[in-house]
Amino acid sequence: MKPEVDYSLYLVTDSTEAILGNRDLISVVEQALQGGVTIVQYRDKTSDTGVLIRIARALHEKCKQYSIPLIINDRVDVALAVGCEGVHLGQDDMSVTDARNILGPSKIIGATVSSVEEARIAVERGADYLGIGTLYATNTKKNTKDIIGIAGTRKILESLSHPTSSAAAKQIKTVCIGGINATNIQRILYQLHYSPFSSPSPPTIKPISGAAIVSAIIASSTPKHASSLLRSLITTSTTHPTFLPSNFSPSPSLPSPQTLLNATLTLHKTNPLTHNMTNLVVQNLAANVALNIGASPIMSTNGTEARDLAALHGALVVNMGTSTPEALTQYKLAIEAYNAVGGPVILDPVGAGATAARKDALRFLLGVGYFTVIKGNESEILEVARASHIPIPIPIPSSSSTTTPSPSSSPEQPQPQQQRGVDSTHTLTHPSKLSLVKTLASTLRCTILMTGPTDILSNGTTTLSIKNGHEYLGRVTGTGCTLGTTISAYLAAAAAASSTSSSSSPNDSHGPESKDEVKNIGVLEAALASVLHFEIAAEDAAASLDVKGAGSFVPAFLDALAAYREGVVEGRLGEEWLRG
Ligand code: 3NM
Ligand code: MG
Repeated sequence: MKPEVDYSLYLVTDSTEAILGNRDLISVVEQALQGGVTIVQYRDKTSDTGVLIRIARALHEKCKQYSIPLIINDRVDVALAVGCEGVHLGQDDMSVTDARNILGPSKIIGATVSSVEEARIAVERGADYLGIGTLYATNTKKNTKDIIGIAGTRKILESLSHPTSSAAAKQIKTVCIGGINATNIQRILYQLHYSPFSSPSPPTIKPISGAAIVSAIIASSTPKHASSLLRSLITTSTTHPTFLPSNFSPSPSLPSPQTLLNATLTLHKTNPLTHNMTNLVVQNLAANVALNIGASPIMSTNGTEARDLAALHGALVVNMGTSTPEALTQYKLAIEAYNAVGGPVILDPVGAGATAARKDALRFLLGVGYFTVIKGNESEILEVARASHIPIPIPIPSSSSTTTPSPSSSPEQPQPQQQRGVDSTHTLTHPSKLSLVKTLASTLRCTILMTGPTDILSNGTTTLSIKNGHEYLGRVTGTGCTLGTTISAYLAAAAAASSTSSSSSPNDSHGPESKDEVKNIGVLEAALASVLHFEIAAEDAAASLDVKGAGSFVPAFLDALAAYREGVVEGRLGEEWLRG
């Protein structure tokens, strides 16, 4: 019988100058063992066989002292010579079948897989675990076959737990690999359902068994500390990952009017901080919108301030409208600071598909941290879906388009339409939009808002259409960006209320009726309440007698945002908003 192996923190070694430097591998691995790695793979693509065996033997001695299994990359002969616990095989190495015949049933055999098909074959041939990658691009291994991201990894996990899959597929262990470190490990494990807590609904995918890591441990100057930090991040991700706001828990059903009312009451009571890292065009309007909805704005693009600001229980808006390379560095610092304390973070991928630089910026940001809400128009959300490796629905040919689609283009993956500026091109049917937004939300395990004449909001479980708003919003630059600011204020208020509701004074008569109702303002409810506040205020402003066009609309809109009161949604909801 093979002993039960803990795959949760899987160390893969690297002996290269770039990663190990001139340090001694045995000593670095020993420090990692002290820090709490749960399994070790000796991976050395260049040393001679004699050297491999000598080092493997020394590593095996150390691992045995900590009762940790040692696996050898590629070299079945080396594993046999030192008598360690198993081997790990890449797609170009010996087949799992041949290795099993040589090593027998008691040794651990792992296989690298990048696709559903490779996973199916490795399972069929009797692998014990799968190394699924490459998750994110990494300097450690340049010649990786495919960057599959969270979506590609989930697709493999989904296939393993599919009702028609074999018992072996359902039982096999899995680790993800590529670009994992202390800043992203909790978010990655959350998106791959490592933790047994699985709201909004039981996962349809097999939860990942662990994370495989090279440079975040081996290249660290303090491998023991790096390992123990990663280990504690893995442990806490089974209860409540740090980056999740306290009110993350998504509602299982449609938000009630009472919850929406409470969300606005809570906003007015809290006067939350909204920290905007936004583009040059909307700085002023966004700050005015924040003030008039009852929030406190700070417009700071300096990432080094973010840690102090994150401590004030506000929310962060990252608006990619002016994302220079320098700005991206600042966004990263800020996202990490808010994720570290569970502060809500809103991503507004402005013009994400317009240029190569923006596409890269979006991919960079999606790898940096967790976004509580991602909000954008149709083109922008489509680009987020592409960056997340999610299949894109077939667009309806735009009637104004003068180009005919090339007959050779695949119907499954249509060529992305070139986005011009930050305008949105409407190409998808409503049902396709609903399904895209829902799939994206459940894949990234966050809340997605696709804005348009009908807005679509989903947390992966509940999907809503919202028909409120006014066409003037489309004729004033930056209104979409200021919706991001509005969402951030509602999220910050709801998160603050839920984290203090257990300690709030019982005879406080001004707040929402009960603590439970405050707790019910989840991310979806807060986002919906903010969209309604914003769009109903736009309707009110447009209806004002003084408003003659987009110019006079702006001041009336600020007034209407300030005049908006809780409860006003009664009778004002666009007819479709509940239908999803
Ligand atoms: N295999 P780091 S990626 C060894 O995709 C290895 O199969 C990969 O290194 C695969 O943790 C990789 O430093 C390197 O990003 C991972
Ligand atoms: Mg190999």
